[in-house]
Amino acid sequence: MDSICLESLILKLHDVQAVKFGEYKLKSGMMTPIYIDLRVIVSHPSLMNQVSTVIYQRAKAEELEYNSVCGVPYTALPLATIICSRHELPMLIRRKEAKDYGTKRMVEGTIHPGDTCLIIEDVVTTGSSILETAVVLQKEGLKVTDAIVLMDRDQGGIDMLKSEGITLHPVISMAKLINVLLKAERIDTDTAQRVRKFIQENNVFMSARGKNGSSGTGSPATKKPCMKAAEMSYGARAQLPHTHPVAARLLKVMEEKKSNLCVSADVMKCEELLLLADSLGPFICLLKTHVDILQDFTPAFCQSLTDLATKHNFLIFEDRKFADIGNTVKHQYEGGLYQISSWSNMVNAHAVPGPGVVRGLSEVGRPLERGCLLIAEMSSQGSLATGDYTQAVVKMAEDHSEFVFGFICGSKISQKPEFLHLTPGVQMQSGGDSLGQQYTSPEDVILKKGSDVIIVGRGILGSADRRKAAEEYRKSGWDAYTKRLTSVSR
Ligand code: 5BU
Repeated sequence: MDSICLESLILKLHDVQAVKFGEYKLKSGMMTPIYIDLRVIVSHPSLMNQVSTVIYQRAKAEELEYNSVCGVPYTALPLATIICSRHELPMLIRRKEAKDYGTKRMVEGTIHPGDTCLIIEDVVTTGSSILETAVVLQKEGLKVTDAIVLMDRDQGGIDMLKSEGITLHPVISMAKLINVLLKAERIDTDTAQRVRKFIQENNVFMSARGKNGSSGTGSPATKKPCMKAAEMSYGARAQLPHTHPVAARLLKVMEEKKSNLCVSADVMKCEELLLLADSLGPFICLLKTHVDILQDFTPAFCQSLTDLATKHNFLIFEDRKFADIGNTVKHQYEGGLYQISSWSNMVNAHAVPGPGVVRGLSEVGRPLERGCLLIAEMSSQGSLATGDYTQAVVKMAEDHSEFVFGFICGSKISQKPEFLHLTPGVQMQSGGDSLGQQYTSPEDVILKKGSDVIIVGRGILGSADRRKAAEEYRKSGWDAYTKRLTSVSR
């Protein structure tokens, strides 16, 4: 595509107000200096043709090979139609909702499993819409390797899709858009600077494997978040083909109960723990235990606890922190007094022993449909789980994703939306205890650090009204999540 043609296209898009500058309020309340909405172009047929041409030419220039084309609903649908009609290419239509009658198909058109489908989109921010469409197509047996987008907001979509095996080819980058409009004196230098700053500060995908590494979960002042905001809803992540069944269950519960709160039930008596589970059950998605601190443990306790988990629809996480050779952890997980694998949906493990620890746990846990979290960072002061160690844990998790579905960590450390991030060391007020625990607020953990679940113990247990405190933490965690979801969506 020669640049003259792109320049005139950008100016036309500005003419029809598909690109606007000013102060626009997003759902989150956040202000944005640029607003891109290409829905308007359906009223401008020559522009529709031009946009379709540049998208098709981009696919040609990249020498992409594909058997069919699918536009992300709705704006890209007519664009895909024009391209397919003009070049006599088979098109597929993705339904947003399955029909409640007839065939209940999610994709219309003739599907040949094994074929490659090219996705077309108008604007990309996080890449989540393309990913959702890709997942639906993949479920039908199609391959999705590439997507073409007219405009990329440079906010992390390319990297997010790359991590899911999809190469995104933008026709117009944000930098190009701003430069052309500035040159044509459609905007002034101040506006250009404001937009550039906004884009830079709202990139949802700063390098998680980058130079800043990780410095433990409890050093908010020194640590840059790896991923700020954005991405898919918990519910959408539950649907992804690579999401582990335990993660999918937890994500669904989170969405249903509007809760990303895990209570750490660190009490010493079984009865108190059961009373706690019953009274806090409605507010939580997950209950975390340290079964070995109970003074009066009996196997009957486990049955009562799992009954309460069913009653209130939460999952159970035994915070056992396995850290031995595979053969030993296998017995620790399955046997002994506690028989953890029989009642806990998930456990966690240190990566120190190497992958054998995961393989040992997996031999016991997989047949029971359990899952595991790896401890990538810790909330305690001076933790050695930082930097390269943390990155090695991410790699270990990715290599064992049939059993590992996430991390204990201080912030988002993996770009893969199927992995969950759970963060302990959470209280409303930052600070710590006398033994090295460090606290970050729910808002900071979810919104700034991009984690998924807050783990709260004494912040709730130490309160005179535990139910009231649990509801406050639930609300705070959930509000931060909804803010994160909407802050970069268009
Ligand atoms: P607190 O009362 O909210 O400080 O309790 C935190 C809980 O999370 C407690 O059970 C710890 O054992 C657990 N935890 C943690 O605090 N930090 C970590 O890095 C890991 C677990 Br791993």
